[in-house]
Amino acid sequence: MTTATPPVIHPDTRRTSDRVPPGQKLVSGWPVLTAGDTPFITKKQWRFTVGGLVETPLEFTWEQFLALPAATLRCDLHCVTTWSRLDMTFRGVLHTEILARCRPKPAAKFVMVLGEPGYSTNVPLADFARPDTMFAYEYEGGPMPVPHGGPVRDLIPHLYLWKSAKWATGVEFMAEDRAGFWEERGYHMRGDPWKEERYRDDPVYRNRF
Ligand SMILES: Nc1nc2c(c(=O)[nH]1)N[C@H]1C(S)=C(S)[C@@H](COP(=O)(O)O)O[C@H]1N2
Ligand SMILES: [Mo]
Repeated sequence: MTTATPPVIHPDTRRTSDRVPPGQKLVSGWPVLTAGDTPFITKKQWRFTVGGLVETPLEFTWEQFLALPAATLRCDLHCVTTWSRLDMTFRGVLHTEILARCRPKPAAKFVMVLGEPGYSTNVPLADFARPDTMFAYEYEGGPMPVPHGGPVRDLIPHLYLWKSAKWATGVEFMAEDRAGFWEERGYHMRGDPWKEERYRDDPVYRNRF
């Protein structure tokens, strides 16, 4: 039997206009943005690994992952390509559940979230550890659609959406920040939509966009 945790729902009662970060436009659909091909991963093949600077490295099969306490998250998504979508409902495993089981070492300050095929994105541990972040396997009551990262995708909704790895396969805890897939190509190391942290402002990247 699995222990039920209270759903984490964050109904946002602010006016719609106060929920749209600067430079963003509301959309009603959910655009798909993928660099490269969409991987099709069966639940049998699927594995999720947690490693790097942790006391207890973890590996989950699909059944083991589903047996973890689940929560519901209602959130807004903000993509650096300027679309935002409000009030989306997901279900999955909160990052806090993973953190409680792997126990990051004190030296861990950043994570690299990994996704197929060869995707990665770096996030400060403080952002990854927020209670409103999760590895999600359901969207609006159904399985996570494959183009959106099913079977399991990451969700860090308070940062731009490229920080949310689709087809998530694991997370690595690190002492130092290291650039992931898009960050190597000039996207911001943190990516806060409210500060419009879209691109790195180091001189080598400044003129690329
Ligand atoms: N594995 C993987 N994850 C990924 C991407 C990708 O190409 N591969 N694209 C990122 C980018 S740039 C964005 S904007 C969002 C898009 O998510 P969506 O297609 O569900 O809207 O996924 C992010 N996660
Ligand atoms: Mo993106």
